[in-house]
Amino acid sequence: MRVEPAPTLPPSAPTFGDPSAARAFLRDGWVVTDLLDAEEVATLARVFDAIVGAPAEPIYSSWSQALSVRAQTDAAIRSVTLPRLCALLPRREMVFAGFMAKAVSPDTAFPIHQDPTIVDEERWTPLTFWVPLVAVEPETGCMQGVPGSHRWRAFPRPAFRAFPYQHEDARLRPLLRPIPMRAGQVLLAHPALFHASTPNLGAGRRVACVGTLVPDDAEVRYYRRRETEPVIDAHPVPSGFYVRVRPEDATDGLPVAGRFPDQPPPLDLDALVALGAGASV
Ligand SMILES: O=C(O)CCC(=O)C(=O)O
Repeated sequence: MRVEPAPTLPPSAPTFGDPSAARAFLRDGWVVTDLLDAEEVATLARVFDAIVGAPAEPIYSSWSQALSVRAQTDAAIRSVTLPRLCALLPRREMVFAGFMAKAVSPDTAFPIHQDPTIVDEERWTPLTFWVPLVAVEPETGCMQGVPGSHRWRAFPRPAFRAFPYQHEDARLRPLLRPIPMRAGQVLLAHPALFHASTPNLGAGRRVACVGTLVPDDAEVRYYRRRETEPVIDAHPVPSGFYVRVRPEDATDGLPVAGRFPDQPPPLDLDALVALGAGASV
C-alpha cells in the first residue's frame, strides 16, 4: 500500500509567527528555535538536581516514575516553559512535561520511534517539545529525525505499542538527520516524526525537558491497543489525565470516541524518502 503525502496539515497547524518556519515544519516535521534564557535553563537544571539527583539508570525518564514525582516534575517544568511556549504558540495547552536524561555511556542511544497519538491528527496538530539544558551535538545525545516522516501517518499510534518498523532499522538509520541544539532552544516536532537520539559520549549528563502541546480546543485522547486483538480504542480523557494517572491502569469506564484497526501499512522506503525531499510541499 502506498501512503500518499498529505498536502497540508490541518487548520490548527502551527505558524510559529514565521512563514519559513511554518514551511519547514510542514516539510520536515520539526523546527528548532530559541526558547529559554540562561537563568531559566539554570532554574530547570536545579529542579532536576532537586527532584532526580543522580539517577542510577543510564536513561532516566520522568514518565516511568511514581505519580507524585511525575506531577511535581510536570508542575516545575510547566511553570518555566509554558509562558515561553505560549508566547511562541498562542492557544496551546501542555498535556504533560517531564525530564529525559542520559548518563555518559555508549548504551544511551534511543532507538527510532514515533510518539503516541493523543488527538485526532486529521483535526488538530499536536507538538512534541524537547528542550536540552546543555548543548547537544551528535556526540552528546542530540535528537535525530527522518525529514518528512511525520506525513507517514495514516494510522493511530497507540501508547506502549512498539514502533511498527523496528525491523527496518538498518534501512531507516541512514535517513536520520542529526539536530544539534544550544541549551535552552526548543525542538518542536510532530509526534508522528520518526525520531531517535544519539548516545551521550560527552563529559557530563545530558538533561532535557520533554512534553506535548495541543491546540487549546483539542479533545485529548488515550489510544489503547487491545491485548487480545489488533484493535485500537480511542478514549477521550479529562484535563490532567497524563499527569495524574497511569493511563495503562485507568481506561476502564472511559468513553470510546472511535475504534481503529492496528494495521500499519508496510514501509515504502522510496515514498518515505520522497516525503523528506519535500516533493509535495
Ligand atoms: O531524550 C531523548 O534522547 C529522546 C526523547 C524522545 O525521543 C522521546 O521522548 O520521545
